[in-house]
Amino acid sequence: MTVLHNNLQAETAAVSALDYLPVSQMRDLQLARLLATLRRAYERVRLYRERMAERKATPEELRGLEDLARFPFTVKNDLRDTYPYGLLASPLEEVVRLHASSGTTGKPIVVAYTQQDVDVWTDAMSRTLAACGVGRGDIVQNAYGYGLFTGGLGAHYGAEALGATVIPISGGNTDRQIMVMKDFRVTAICCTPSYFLHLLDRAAQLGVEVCELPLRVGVFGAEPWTDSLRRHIEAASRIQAYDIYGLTEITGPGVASECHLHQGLHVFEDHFYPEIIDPQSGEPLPEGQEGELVLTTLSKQAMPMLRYRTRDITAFLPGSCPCGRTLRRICRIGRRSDDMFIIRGVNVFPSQVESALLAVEGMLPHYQIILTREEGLDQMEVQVEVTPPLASDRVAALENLHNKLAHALHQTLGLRVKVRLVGPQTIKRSEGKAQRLIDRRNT
Ligand code: DLL
Repeated sequence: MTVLHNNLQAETAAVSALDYLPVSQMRDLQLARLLATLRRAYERVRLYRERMAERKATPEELRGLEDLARFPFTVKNDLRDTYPYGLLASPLEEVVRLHASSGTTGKPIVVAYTQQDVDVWTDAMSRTLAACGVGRGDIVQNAYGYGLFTGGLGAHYGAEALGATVIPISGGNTDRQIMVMKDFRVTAICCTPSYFLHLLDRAAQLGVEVCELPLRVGVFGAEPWTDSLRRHIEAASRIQAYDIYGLTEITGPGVASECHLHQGLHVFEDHFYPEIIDPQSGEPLPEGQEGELVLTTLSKQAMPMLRYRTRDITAFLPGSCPCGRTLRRICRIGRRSDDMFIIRGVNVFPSQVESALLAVEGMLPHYQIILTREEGLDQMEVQVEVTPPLASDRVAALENLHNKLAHALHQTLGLRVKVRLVGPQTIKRSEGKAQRLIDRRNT
C-alpha cells in the first residue's frame, strides 16, 4: 500500500513538472506524440484515413509541428455523423467510460475513454485544480453535474488524485448545497459561475454569510463569464474565482486553466495541442490575434481528435507567465463563433450584454436575451432582474435605472434594444450552464 502510494505521489510530482518544462523540450514531446496520434488515427479510424487521403497528407510527412496545418479539420458534425462509435480508435472492449454532450438538436455526441485516457484526464484535471490553488487538505464541494456531462467526474477524479477531500454533491438542491458548504467546512467549490451566483443569492436569503465561511476558492467554467462577473463574485463571497476551460470532444474540463495570477489560461499542451485559426480561411493566426481555437489531442487512445474546431474564440497571449509555467496561454473565452446573433445588421454576443449590464451600479448578472420577429423586423429585449431593495423603489428610481441600462446597452452594442426590468427571482436559475439567449424568431 505504502509503495503504491509513494509511486502515485512520485508520478503526480513528475507529471506536474511538465507545467514547467523548457519550451524546446515541450515541442519535442508534442511532435513525438502528435506523430503517434496521427498514425493511430490514420490506421484505425476510417474517417481520418479518408480525409487525409483527400488532402494527400500522410502521417509520415509530419516533420515539424507547423506541418499539422496541412492536415484536415474535424468538426462537431463529424461526431454526429459517426454516432455513436464511428470515431473509435480502440476496440470497444478497451473502453472503460463513455460520456456524451447533448446538442441543441437531435442525438448527442458520444466520447469514449480507455483506462489510459481516464488517467490522462485525471492528470490534466489535477494540474488544473493545483493551478487554482487546490490541494491536499482542501474540502472540495463538487457541484458540477455528475453523469454524462464531463464536469462532475472530471473534477472528481482530479481532486481525489491531488489528495483533496471530495464531496460529490453534483448540481442542484441548492439549500442542501448551502448546508453542506457550511457544515462540512468546504474550502473549494467547483461549479458553473452562474450556479455559484444562484448559491450566493440563496445563501443570502437563508441568512448564511458565505464570506464568513472557510470557502476560499471557486473553480468555475463550462460557460462564458466576464471579468465583471468575476469581480462581483469575489466581492460578494471573498473567494478567489478561477476560470477553467474544456470541452467534451477533447476530454472534458482540464484543457486549460488559470493560475493564481489570472492572466489567461494555461493550456495543458503535453496532452492538447492548440492552434488559433482564422475562422473564414482556416489559416493559422500568429500570437495575439483573435480567432477560433483548434485542438488536437496528443495522448488520447480511444478517440483521438485531430484539429477539432471548437468554435470558441480566443487568442494566444504573448510572453511568458510570471508564475513560471511554460505552458502557452490563451485569453479567456468570451464568445463562440456560433453564439453571435445579428440584429438589424449588428453583430451581438451575449457576453457584451453581460458587460454592459454589470457596468451599471447595483446590477446583478441575472438577465436573459429574448429575440423575436415582429412584422419581419428582428427585436431584441433584455430582461434584467432588479434586486429586492430596488424592486421596492419608487417609480422614478426604477425609470432612472431603466434608462441607465438602455443607455449602457446602446453604448456597448451600438444598437437600441428594449429593456424590461423584472422582479427578483423571476429569471429561471440553472444548475449547470445558464441559458442566456432565447431566440423566438423562427417559431
Ligand atoms: O463544459 C466541460 C467543462 C466542465 C469545462 C466543467 C469546464 C468546467 P461541454 O459541455 O462539451 O464541456 O461544453 C464545452 O463550453 O466549447 C465552450 O464553448 C464552453 N466553455 C467551457 N468552459 C468555458 C470557459 C464542458 N471557461 C463548451 N469559458 C466549450 C467560456 C467555456 N466558455
